[in-house]
Amino acid sequence: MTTTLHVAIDSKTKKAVVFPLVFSGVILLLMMIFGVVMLLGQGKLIELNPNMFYKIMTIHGTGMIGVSALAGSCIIWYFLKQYVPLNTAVFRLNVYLFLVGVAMVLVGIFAYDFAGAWTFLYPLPAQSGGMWGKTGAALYLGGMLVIGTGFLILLLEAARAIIKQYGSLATSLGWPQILGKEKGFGPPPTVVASTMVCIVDIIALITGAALLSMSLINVFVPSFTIDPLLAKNLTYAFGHVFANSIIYMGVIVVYELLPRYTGRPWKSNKIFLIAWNMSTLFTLIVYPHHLLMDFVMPKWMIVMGQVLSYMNGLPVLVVTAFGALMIVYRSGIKWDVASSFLYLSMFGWVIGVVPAIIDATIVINHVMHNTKWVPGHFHIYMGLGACAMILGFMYYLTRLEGGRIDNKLDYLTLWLYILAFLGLTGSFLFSGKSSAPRRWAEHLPEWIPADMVAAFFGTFVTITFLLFLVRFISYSSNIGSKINQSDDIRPSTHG
Ligand code: HEM
Ligand SMILES: [Cu+2]
Repeated sequence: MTTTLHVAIDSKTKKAVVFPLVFSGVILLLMMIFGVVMLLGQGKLIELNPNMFYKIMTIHGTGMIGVSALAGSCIIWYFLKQYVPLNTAVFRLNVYLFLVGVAMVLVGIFAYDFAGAWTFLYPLPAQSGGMWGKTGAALYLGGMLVIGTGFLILLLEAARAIIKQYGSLATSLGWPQILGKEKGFGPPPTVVASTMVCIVDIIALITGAALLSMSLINVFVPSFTIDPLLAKNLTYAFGHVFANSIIYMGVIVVYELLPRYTGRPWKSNKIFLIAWNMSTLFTLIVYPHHLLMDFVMPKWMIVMGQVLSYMNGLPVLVVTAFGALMIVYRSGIKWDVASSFLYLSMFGWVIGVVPAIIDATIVINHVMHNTKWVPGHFHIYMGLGACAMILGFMYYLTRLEGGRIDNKLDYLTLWLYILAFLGLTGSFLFSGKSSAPRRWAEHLPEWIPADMVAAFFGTFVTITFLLFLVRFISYSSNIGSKINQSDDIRPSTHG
């Protein structure tokens, strides 16, 4: 057998992902603590005044999506580097801009009281009803603009490198194979997925930058106004796509590592290519499912939002989950913590999508949309899907590149994490079913028991995550230095 678990890229690139991954891990942990604090407040277990609740909610939503995307960008960079030449300086620039942006956002929220949520829904930043001033709004919006610019530059570099290598983004999305002009398999799955992420995120980030700039002007020049419905459309065209793209960045680690663990290649066949093309288009146009309650929206957009939401991520999810099952089936794979996380992420992705599909149905959406059902679904998808991919990548890196050996505690924390996350999200869904609204600092007495249960499970999630992080950080400095590399977890019975 010729495959190896190691990824053939230079040690400079390997080293470059360490800091952003450590940083993402630390911020994820901090945001989890904030999540628990919100639940303790809603569950009346601590005294949390509403002003503080909304500040925490703003930083939790923004921070979680931001650092998951940062970790996702590490996954893209690490694996795409095998196929196209990428400039590491651009990768570093994104990390620096991210740090600057995060600092601005934190100061805007905690020193200048911005609490307008990650949606910064126009005209809220400028019209806070006295809750925060121009400085807070400007720091938050400006910080988001800096973060977005960093990601935009990073993905433009990735797109440039892909186009240089493959000729066009259509080729790297496998159009020649789909149209039957070329026989055989399309580009490697990593290239296909990266192309999709480049396309959808470059569009989303430019949309977001336009909206943030207009909002910033509006903060200082109130006579400069925009149509609020247009602004809401832009918000979700940016937010839906960017948040969704995290899982499409993360899934690259599944495409790259499961084949290495099983010794079976993951090829881009025609169905795989068609699925990625469909999800590219759908991801861009389904965002109106966030506007189903806005009766002034054109009806066709609402219908499109609903109908296509059923199919949004589905093509890629199906080919990926099915592909993962097939590649593992009777492969004689030797499981370790990293590969278990990658396998788990398929399961998290699948079960996270089910409540989302239910919610995307207009009649159900009218009842469910502003309830905790929604955080229930996306916490499954993010926590057991996207985060499991990120954790799988981290565990792989320290196992293969850092000399860490899986111990009993690693396995125990893996299982505790899964169970605790299911408990947490189960209580969110339950709250939603009992009509508890989302984004409310104060809960009625009948909603409180579920908040307490969620706070309990949330604490467990946070503790297990702390254990993962300690394991990652203690071995992270070895990554890229070619010591202690063990490559003995390939299947023993590969025929
Ligand atoms: C220990 C783990 C976590 C806990 C305890 C937690 C808790 C919470 C709570 C209580 C809310 C507010 C719900 C409400 O509207 O009443 C929330 C919202 C949210 N969470 Fe988490 N969360 C956790 C992990 C995550 C992860 C891993 C992500 C994504 C990677 C995430 C992303 C978000 C987002 C985007 C929101 C929406 C904020 C908004 O409505 O503006 N959370 N979370
Ligand atoms: Cu959406």
